[in-house]
Amino acid sequence: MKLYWAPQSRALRALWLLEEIGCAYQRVTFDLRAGTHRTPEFHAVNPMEKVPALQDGAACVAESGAIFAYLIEKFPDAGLAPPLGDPLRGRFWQWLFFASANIEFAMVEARGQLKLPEVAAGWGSAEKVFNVIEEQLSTTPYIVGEKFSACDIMLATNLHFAITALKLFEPRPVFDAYLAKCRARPAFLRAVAIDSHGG
Ligand SMILES: N[C@@H](CCC(=O)N[C@@H](CS)C(=O)NCC(=O)O)C(=O)O
Repeated sequence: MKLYWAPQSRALRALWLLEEIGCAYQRVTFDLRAGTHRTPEFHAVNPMEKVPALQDGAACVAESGAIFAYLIEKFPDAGLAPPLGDPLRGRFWQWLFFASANIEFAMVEARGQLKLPEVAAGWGSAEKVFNVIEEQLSTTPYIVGEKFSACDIMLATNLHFAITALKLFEPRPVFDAYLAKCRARPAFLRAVAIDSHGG
């Protein structure tokens, strides 16, 4: 399995997920500024020419959420999603899609580049998105309940970029405590070590 990725990018979440799963994978590293990803070979893997993207034999999958769904299905024993038949499975998919459907737009809104009436905006408003996340994390230790899941990887990396790296939102104590818990995971520390030395 090959992960196409680049340091300090959204690919961190796929890297972290693969480290949590503990499966064998190979990294293909791009330099996005230098444009090393703009090749016909990578275009065939992801026509958007964006990372992360995954190649698993003849299968190619791009879009972070889709990569997560693919890996969760391939490695059910990794314990990173509620099992089939568990009622929490519904909430699991909800929070996974929440990231690309709502958080991404909330971040664009916070940068002042997007404003729609709340009733027409699919994500409501940036304030609402972050309030809803805070409400859930004030109720359960992890976003899908009592147990860490792949949705926490998606959410923690989003909160990290939105609050810590890009400073688009004010820190909130609930997010700080949640991020500290997620960042203490050995798989996260391995992913960050790979990310920071660029390999
Ligand atoms: N919707 C994609 C977004 C991925 C994305 O925007 N990746 C950026 C890096 S953070 C990228 O590859 N940019 C390179 C480019 O567009 O040339 C996902 O969630 O996976």
